[in-house]
Amino acid sequence: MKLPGAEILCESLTRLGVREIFGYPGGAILPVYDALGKSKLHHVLVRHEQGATHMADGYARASGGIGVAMATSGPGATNMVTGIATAMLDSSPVVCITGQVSSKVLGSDAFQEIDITGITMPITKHNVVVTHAEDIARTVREAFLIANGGRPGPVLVDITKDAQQASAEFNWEASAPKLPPKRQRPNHDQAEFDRAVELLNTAKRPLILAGHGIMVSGAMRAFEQFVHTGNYPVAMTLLGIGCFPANDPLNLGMMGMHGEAWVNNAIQEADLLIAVGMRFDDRVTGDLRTYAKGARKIHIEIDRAEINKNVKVDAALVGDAREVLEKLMPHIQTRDHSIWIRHIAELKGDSAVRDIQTLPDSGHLYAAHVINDLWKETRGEAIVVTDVGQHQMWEAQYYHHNLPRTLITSGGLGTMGFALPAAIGAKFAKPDSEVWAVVGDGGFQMTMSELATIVQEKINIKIAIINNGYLGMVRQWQEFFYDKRYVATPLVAPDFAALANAFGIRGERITARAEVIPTIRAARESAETVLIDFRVEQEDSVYPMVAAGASLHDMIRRPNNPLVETASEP
Ligand SMILES: Cc1ncc(C[n+]2csc(CCOP(=O)(O)OP(=O)(O)O)c2C)c(N)n1
Repeated sequence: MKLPGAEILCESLTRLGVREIFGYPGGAILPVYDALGKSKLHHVLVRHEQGATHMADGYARASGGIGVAMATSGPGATNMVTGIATAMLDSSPVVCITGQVSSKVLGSDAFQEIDITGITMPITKHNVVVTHAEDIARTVREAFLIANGGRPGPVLVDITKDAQQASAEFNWEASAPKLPPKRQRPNHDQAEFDRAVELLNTAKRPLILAGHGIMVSGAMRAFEQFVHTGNYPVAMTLLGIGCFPANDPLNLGMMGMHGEAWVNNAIQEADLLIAVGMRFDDRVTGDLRTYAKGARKIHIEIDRAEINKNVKVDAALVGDAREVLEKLMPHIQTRDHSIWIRHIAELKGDSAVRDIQTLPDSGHLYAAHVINDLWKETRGEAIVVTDVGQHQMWEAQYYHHNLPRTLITSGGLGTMGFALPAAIGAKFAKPDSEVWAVVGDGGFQMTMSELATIVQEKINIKIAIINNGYLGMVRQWQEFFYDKRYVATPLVAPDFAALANAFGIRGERITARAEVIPTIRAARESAETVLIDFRVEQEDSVYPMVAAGASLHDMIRRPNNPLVETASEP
């Protein structure tokens, strides 16, 4: 059967299980849009191509599948760059399809010609230009395999306009991927495996560092068994949150720059770190020269390039987290680590009060209150998509996730503007789930045009703006490290509730703690999108904090914790 390239693309995407495409049209991709109109694929018209990539990313992270974004050549493609980099740094499987000028004018600086494969080379797992209609089906199938295989990541397929228009034979069987055979390298030798087992069975103060890879490999059940068999306390990376239930007594909470003090101290005191599906990012290690000096280290990781990259380890088990954990399980001895676990509980006793629920209303509205109330009201079961900044860290501290894929956040790149579009993508992936975008007043202003997408698509998400009138996290750094010289961080914003109304969305403004729960309840009961502008304390900071490059145990604590102080108020 002969079909135009554009139709081959749509047919291939359909056969690959795609339902939604997040995109924005333009001249160089118009043949594909024409074919989309004839297909069963649902196209979500975004308001900016960055939004399309974050939606595809949010879709991928919420579903465990692949998200698809589409744009035209030139500015359409370059607008995708931030979203592609975001997906790359967080290993999210996104396939981006861009239109390209006709192959006859490639290289002539034609109108809206840009070398998008050149630009995205370092931020894609793979990218490719397609100039012939007959190559489209195979290339797209390969893109899907690569995006979700091994360590996932974004793939970009740039299709010239003439390839979209030309007709070619469409034969699904004949277009099977032709990827080079995987180099067969043993993941680890027996001696390495035995060394890991020996370390696991002899450690007195073991601690697991649980990362995103556990979720990506679907290793949650194997991981839970592993943890309970070995009685290992677990510290979470930001992206690992959700892969192990927050309410499990062995879950200590988040590590790193804004991790819990007791977690960071426990890492520094451990005699064995078992890193699973994490990459020792500088935000979790602090100064490498002083990082966990007394600990032996085991690294379970699918990407060989991560081994010994930041932290030298004693045993590296390269492979899929689930497979490695399942292979280890029969060798793990159940050990009594109660002295060590009790010691960590004592470290916790010293730390800032986290149980803010019992505190009386002090008249202040703290972001932590809002997020903790949101957690309570949703019983921790909502999908929360955060933006980047203080509210992101408070979410990680005060919303306790028991379920995988319920915290979606830009960890590696730290992309402001991520939350609103990624929440839209997550809602498409999980239409029956409750989805909350938790976003700062700064980040929200970066991609708030996507409110129109919500209205056009008639979707129901909830938006909580944690509005402190500042680019809060940067203000915090200025407070701590630049003598409170608040240059370029005080931030004027529109009246967000009125703005929502202008889009046809219900908007609320909250200034007092007593209003938080009733407003969250009313928003949850609504069948439509609701935006809530929470006017929170302006100069609050996230504690504890390990300054960039400082030692992990060297934490800045809250000088006088208002959350604690309020407890003693009459
Ligand atoms: C695209 C982008 N630009 C700049 C930054 C640097 N940055 C990190 S946090 C932050 C402030 C965020 O402010 P806001 O969105 O109001 O959230 P808050 O920290 O107040 O919760 C900035 C500017 C970033 N992460 N991303």
